[in-house]
Amino acid sequence: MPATSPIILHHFDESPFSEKVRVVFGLKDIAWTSVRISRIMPRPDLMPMTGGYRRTPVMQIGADIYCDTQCILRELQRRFPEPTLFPAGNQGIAWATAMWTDRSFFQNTVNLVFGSLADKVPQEFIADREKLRGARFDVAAMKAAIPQMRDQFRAHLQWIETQLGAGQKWMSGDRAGLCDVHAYMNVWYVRQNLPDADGMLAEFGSVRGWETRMRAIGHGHRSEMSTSAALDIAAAATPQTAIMADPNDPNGRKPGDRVEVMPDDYGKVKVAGEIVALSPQHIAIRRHDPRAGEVVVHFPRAGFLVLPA
Ligand SMILES: N[C@@H](CCC(=O)N[C@@H](CS)C(=O)NCC(=O)O)C(=O)O
Repeated sequence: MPATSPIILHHFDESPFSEKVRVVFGLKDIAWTSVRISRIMPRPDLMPMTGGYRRTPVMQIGADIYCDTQCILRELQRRFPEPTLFPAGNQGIAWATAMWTDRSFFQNTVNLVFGSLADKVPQEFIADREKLRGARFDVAAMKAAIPQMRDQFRAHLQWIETQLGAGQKWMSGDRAGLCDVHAYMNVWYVRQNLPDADGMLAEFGSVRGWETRMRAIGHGHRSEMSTSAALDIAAAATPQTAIMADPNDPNGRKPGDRVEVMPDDYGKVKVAGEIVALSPQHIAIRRHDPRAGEVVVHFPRAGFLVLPA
């Protein structure tokens, strides 16, 4: 595929994880193509590309498909190194921050949002998210837990406030970086959904200023494409991922092995394929689909299971 393959983000506007990627498009001033997918399954034009991975967002560049924001942001940093996501260094801790913001902080935020929306959450959305979680999506229980969720949300916010300190503009130092992007997702999500977000943020003056600066970063240069046009692009393209072995792979896995990959927390759909590339933070597998043709699907390692097929 020529180097001109567009950077396509399969997302929906309300998705907080997608907001992370959109903000990175803003930080790096990237021109990208938005493919708006449905908030609930089915997603008939996307599944042929991901092989069943059903979380949002997914990035597509030609016939290379990147799942999970860890993997998407790593690839964006690789392709667009400047301006960097690490203005003050601290790369390890910046990547690891996702394990805080995407898991405990996000679970707390999501319970707060859906507990507050409670009766307004449509039944088909609840049914979809129960399938995603493999557990009940109990909005009444979330509503009952709001006082606890507010306490915990406040604790997370206070960490951001502390990190910003007196007069520091960004969590990463004097320029915005990956830590800011990760943490902002949760504040953005609450702001989008809760009328009393102002009250929740009132005591955190530095967070409020930071939130305003984060919003001003924008989303880069966005244009729209249909789901079917994106699938046509994958079908016409050839994956560009080079074969890469990992001599230190703890399980002796190597390119050519057949495996199944899935998240370890929710949306546990196994995606089967043949390993193309491996590293401590990344696994890429080749698959063939009648509609998408040959694709290479990329996943992170932290938070994912790799099983022999
Ligand atoms: N660890 C994933 C989490 C993504 C995630 O949970 N996204 C939500 C939407 S914001 C989701 O997938 N919801 C179910 C769906 O869209 O089908 C990531 O970083 O991309």
